[in-house]
Amino acid sequence: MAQKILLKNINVPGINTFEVYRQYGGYAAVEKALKTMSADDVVEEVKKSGLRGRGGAGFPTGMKWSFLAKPEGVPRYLVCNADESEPGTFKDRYLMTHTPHTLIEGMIVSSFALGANTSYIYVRGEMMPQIRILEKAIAEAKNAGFLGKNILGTGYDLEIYVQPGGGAYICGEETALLESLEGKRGNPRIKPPFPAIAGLYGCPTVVNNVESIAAVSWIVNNGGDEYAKIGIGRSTGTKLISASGNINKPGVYEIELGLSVEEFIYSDEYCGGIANGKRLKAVVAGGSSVPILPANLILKLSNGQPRLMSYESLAEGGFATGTMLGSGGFIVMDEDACIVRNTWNFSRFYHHESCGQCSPCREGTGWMEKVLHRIEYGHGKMSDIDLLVDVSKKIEGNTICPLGDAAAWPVASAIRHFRDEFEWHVNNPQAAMDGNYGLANY
Ligand code: L3W
Ligand code: SF4
Repeated sequence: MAQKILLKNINVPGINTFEVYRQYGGYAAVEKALKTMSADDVVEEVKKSGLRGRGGAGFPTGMKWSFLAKPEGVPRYLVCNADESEPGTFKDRYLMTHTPHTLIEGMIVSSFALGANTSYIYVRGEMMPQIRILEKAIAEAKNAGFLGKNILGTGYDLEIYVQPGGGAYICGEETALLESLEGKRGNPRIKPPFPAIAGLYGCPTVVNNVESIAAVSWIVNNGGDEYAKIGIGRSTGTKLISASGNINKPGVYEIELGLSVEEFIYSDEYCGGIANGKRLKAVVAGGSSVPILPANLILKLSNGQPRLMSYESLAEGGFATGTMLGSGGFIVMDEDACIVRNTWNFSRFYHHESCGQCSPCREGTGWMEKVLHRIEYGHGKMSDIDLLVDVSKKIEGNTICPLGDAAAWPVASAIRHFRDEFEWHVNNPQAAMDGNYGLANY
């Protein structure tokens, strides 16, 4: 059985309450950090752990913390990004629902490490049940002396506030999130400056994903070196994977990084294989923002070795034959899935969610959606396929925030790996309209 860190006690009845969480060793990291460690000691352990940001970019958490500016007399903030809206990604919601104190404990220890006395959890606005769950957990922790003034008599003060999100995917981009938290429209800011220098209200701010913050308590309890022993290479620790699509056991799984993709898809401990005895066709491994890969490339590297669930192995081969771990939203498609339809669906999402600030994203996402729609519905031309590639290239790298790239990559990769299916749609318009997805090609 693989090592579990975040979901270890997930099935314990009542683990969502302070009392039971505490009985199972909860809040020991707060006691240890506040009573026996300095803030810098905690940062050092997180650096040693090799923990990387779990929201999608995989930036080293300890390094981000050490970039935090500390001007005299200026407040610093920790902001937890719980605006989970990436298609295929539902692991933060799962964690907050079932073990909210894991996040609150991580927030306290992380806020202490950063010298923050006010911290925020920005939760996707649609997640009202989770907002209430977190507010209850905060009240319980405060009642027990783990939040508020002079926590555990150590002289450290901290308040945590839960902020409902603005109802847009773009508010999960860290600078849009900060704008929204300040009460403005969630438009991304140009970086630099990074939030670590000028973040919330212009003050130094660390923005971390739910899962990253939740991992910090274990690191404090067991040491960064122990965490770094789990996983593989620079992909240390465990990762929550949201598994969905045509599999027997969709759900949220905690894996040790380095597990083979094949084992993740086919073993009964995880996805349990492809549903209804079908064959695997394609996987989007890191939420809808990363390149799609066909079965042969997601299972094996070009040298024939198994591809692993790690930042490096999933990216092996660059975008020609690889993809990204991203947020760990693992979407599995079987032999009957229509790649054109799925790509159009992703494009609709990005067009709808583009904030409209930069023209390549605002216009380009609309173009891609329209062109994909006409190919899917039997009105496409052969030249439309290269037009899509051209538009995706004009968006990639030319926008303020990563949403532009996120919209371009799925389209470009779908054509790179499944061009025959796009051509089939153009050549067989009536069959495409009838929903016959060209299975003969497979
Ligand atoms: C200080 C520097 N800080 C970088 C910080 C930066 C940020 C982090 C990573 O995008 C990805 C995106 C989505 N000084 C710094 C520095 N930082 N250099 O490091 O930064 P960056 O720009 O690489 O990425 P990002 O803007 O955080 C996130 C992808 O994730 N994604 C989407 C996920 C969506 C969810 C959700 O719905 N909750 O997770 C999926 O793959 O496309 O590429 O903090 O400030 N010199
Ligand atoms: Fe807005 Fe898209 Fe530009 Fe991001 S890339 S700032 S979402 S228009």
